[in-house]
Amino acid sequence: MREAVLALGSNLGDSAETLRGAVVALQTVPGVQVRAVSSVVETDPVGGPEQGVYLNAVVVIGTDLEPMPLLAACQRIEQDFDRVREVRWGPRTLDIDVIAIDGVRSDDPDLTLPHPRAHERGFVLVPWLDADADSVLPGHGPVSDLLAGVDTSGVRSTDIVLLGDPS
Ligand code: A4P
Ligand code: MG
Repeated sequence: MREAVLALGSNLGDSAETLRGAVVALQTVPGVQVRAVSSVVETDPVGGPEQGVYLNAVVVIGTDLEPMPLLAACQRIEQDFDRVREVRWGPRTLDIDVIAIDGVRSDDPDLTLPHPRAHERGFVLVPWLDADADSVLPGHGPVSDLLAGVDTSGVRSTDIVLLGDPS
């Protein structure tokens, strides 16, 4: 199994419920094992049109899916939550980005790995560090180091819990 890192975002509808549902959906994907779920952060929108704040979270998985089938599984879950793609970087009920897959590099525009903008995004790095304190973004370095150079003023913690008592 390879480790992979997924970034979840939502700023339309009941975002906490949507993120919760997305984690449950990921747990049911054959070949995917959810290993860690970050706490949820509320984040000011980056780029795109004027839009509401996001809830963002990061999920670390183990997977024996190949990269494209993993992306397809994420996109299916997005569709299950009625994701409408209208404006690039615009508001969405659910966005699942593949941030990195252990040992995989790709320039394919359909699946660029590691995610080309992850290293500069507080809304990815803050929850990622929370899910995995030792995380490293391939080609960029330890997430804790990257965070030192990123503006995280638009990233706020919440007490939203995505998973029930794991025991
Ligand atoms: N694609 C290529 N590489 C990947 C990858 N590593 N993971 C392709 C996922 N998809 C990847 O994505 C567009 C295309 O990217 C897909 O066809 C896929 O094959 P999309 O999800 O349809 O559209 P998008 O998300 O609007 O575009 P994009 O470029 O992925 O945007 P980003 O970079 O994901 O930014 N602000 C806050 N605070 N929180 C957010 O979560 N998200 C965005 C979206 C902007 N601002 C935000 C947030
Ligand atoms: Mg996306």
